[in-house]
Amino acid sequence: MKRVLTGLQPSGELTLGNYIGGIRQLIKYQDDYELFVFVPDLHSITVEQDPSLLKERIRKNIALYIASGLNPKKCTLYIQSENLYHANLSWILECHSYMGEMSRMTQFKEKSASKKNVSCGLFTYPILMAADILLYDADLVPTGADQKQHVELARNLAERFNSKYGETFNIPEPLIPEIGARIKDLQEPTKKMSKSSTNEKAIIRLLDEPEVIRKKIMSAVTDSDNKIYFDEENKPGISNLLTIYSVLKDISIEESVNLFKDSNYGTFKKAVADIVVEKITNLQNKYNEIINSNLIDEILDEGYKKTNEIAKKKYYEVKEKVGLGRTDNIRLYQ
Ligand code: ATP
Ligand code: LTN
Repeated sequence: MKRVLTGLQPSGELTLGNYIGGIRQLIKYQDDYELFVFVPDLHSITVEQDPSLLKERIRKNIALYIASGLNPKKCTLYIQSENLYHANLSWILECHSYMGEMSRMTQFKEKSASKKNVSCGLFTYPILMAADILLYDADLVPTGADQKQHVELARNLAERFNSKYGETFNIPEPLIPEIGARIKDLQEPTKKMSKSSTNEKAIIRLLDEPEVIRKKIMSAVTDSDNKIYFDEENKPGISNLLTIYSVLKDISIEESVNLFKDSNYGTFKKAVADIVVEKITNLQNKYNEIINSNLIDEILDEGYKKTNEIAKKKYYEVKEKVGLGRTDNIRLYQ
């Protein structure tokens, strides 16, 4: 069975965009693949974080994954920083990466452009991501299109290492979800909805109160045309609401357009708000059952044990091939 591995950064509380474009896809994969989902908390400190908020968010995100339908019996859930081998392998891979290739990473260029103090971690971020993937010989890596270049780096590093030291890492493939499920910012509908956005009115968080969600949808930016049809270029706001409605109702965009073609924007927005509130309320009810239970710790302890065993073996193999430490020191890892 193919191994699928991915992580969603705890850089902000999860949004409807993360649910529709990220988590919902994973739920489909858990029946067909061996699925590993982790919280890449080490990645999130490449930019400044409030320590207590970060810790709270890590736990909340795990509870939200489960409340959204990730079944801990079918997939492995864990936290990146708890497994020490991620950062260790990352260092070895850093020493096999070149400044030139790293300087070409688009996300680094974008994220560093507007910042004063750019951390070295932000620059080496894609290498840690390669370590996350290669430690487990992942076959497929589901991500947004923005992460494709990082998965390509992981492939290049794996090939480079394999040709220098002999077959060690599996070569992973990116798994980019079908288009159409990219949810946009409610206030600037040409931008994607992002969990690290600073405009709270523009994003729906999975833990927003139902009344807050309603308000955000009712005040979503649209246009003055007062006709409901799908045209992402000229009617990005309405098209975004049509996408949300269709995905959550599990119907096609054409079917949604047919339902609302004679409605005004107010009626349409209310229908969108109703379905979003219905789905999110269900999710929040499950979340509330989980968040204060022992279940999360039990699941994460299991995830840690399982992934630590796999990572340990791979790290030891890598370390031996590179010539680090003493010969035959595997007993230290037992
Ligand atoms: P950040 O603001 O920290 O960049 P983000 O909200 O943009 O975060 P990512 O952490 O980059 O999200 O992505 C996590 C997952 O959620 C990925 O699978 C990505 O494809 C998906 N995702 C993120 N934003 C959206 C969106 N607006 N629509 C659909 N899918 C999304
Ligand atoms: N960079 C990714 C999160 C991430 C990841 C990974 C995804 C960190 N390590 C390994 C897949 C595999 C993001 O920002 N979405």
